[in-house]
Amino acid sequence: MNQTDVLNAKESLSEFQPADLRNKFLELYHQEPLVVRSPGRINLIGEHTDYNEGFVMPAAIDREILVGISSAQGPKATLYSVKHDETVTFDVNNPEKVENPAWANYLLGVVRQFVDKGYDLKPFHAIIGGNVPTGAGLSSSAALECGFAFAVDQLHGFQVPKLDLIHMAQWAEHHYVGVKCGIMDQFSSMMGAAGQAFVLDCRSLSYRYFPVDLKDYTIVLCDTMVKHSLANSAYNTRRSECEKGVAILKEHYPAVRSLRDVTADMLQAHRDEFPGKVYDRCIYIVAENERVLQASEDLAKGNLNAFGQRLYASHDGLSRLYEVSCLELDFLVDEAKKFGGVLGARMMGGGFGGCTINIVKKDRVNEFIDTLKAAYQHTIHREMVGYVVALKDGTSIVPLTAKEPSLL
Ligand code: GAF
Repeated sequence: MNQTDVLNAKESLSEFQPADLRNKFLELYHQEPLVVRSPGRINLIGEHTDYNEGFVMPAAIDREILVGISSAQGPKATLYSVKHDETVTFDVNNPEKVENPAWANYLLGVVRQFVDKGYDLKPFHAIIGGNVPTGAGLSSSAALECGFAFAVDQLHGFQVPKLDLIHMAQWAEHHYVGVKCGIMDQFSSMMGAAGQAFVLDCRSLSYRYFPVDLKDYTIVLCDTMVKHSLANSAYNTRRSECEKGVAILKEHYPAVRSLRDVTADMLQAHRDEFPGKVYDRCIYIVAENERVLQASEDLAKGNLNAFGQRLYASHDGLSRLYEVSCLELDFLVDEAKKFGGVLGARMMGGGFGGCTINIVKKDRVNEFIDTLKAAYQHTIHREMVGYVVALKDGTSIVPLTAKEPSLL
């Protein structure tokens, strides 16, 4: 357990609302801010497929990062984090990456993109807060990057298309944070739609929304409350293992650009050429891409049992072949399997901690959460946190009505 970073038991920001952000902004800067919300995301199925130009099935949720922003008079821009109660000051035309605090790099990377793309930025004050749990695999970082990119754009009136903002946010994650993530998280935060999930083709970036109708079932997240510290380095390693697999197959099939173009037969035919774990990584991705397309058909036909089984199969591949699960996640998926009212469960997001996603019978949700909590405490000796989530719209402005002046 010593490689585990234990997360704070509860996010102190869980009740943080737009009005709180506005009040903090008025207190610090005596100006009315523009407030933007940007949601975290879930992913029904399609894990680690995005950077392989494959398919994912995410949705934006009712946990949001909030950004307040207004113009500043002085020569410098400021960033303030409510969670860390910390301010960072920087030159808006030269947003250098910083050693500390780490949270600032998500934002400085976005500013760097505006500068590099030739936008004429003016100094501003920005405050960030919200209630997306960090380290839970709900993409708090993408929500932060997207909310901030959108806020900067709105303040200046640049009208940068959302798709460009998504890429700018992803660039910040690659170059200022150091995680070579795919496009899923930023895309979901920016493009989510209330009550809907979507299938995204991460090569063409074409997508199709669909209403999530799980009949008597609902989505429950179980947070392991751990994030193992190897998560970021292992993520980048998985990405390069997939690239290695592509390079091997390209020798035989020059049209192959990514694992998206690969079949199980192609892999099987050249199995001996794959070093170490590369074959296992590739076979998982090929199968997971297929599962997303089949899961989409299951949902269209209302075949929830088949859909649930694909979630279990996805977890099995992530755990045994892709090796991005961990003891805590495996434990929670096993417990979900044992519990009668669950159609499917799997780890969600990058892995090595964070949440499992579970499709649970609506009238058994409380019983489910209590049962898994107790089992987790008993065996893992930690608190598990359960979340029931609703699906929400992507990044947008929060309409704030200024309080009427009181006559009393
Ligand atoms: C993280 C990344 F940021 C995403 O791009 C995606 O690869 C995911 O892990 C795994 O599916 O959330």
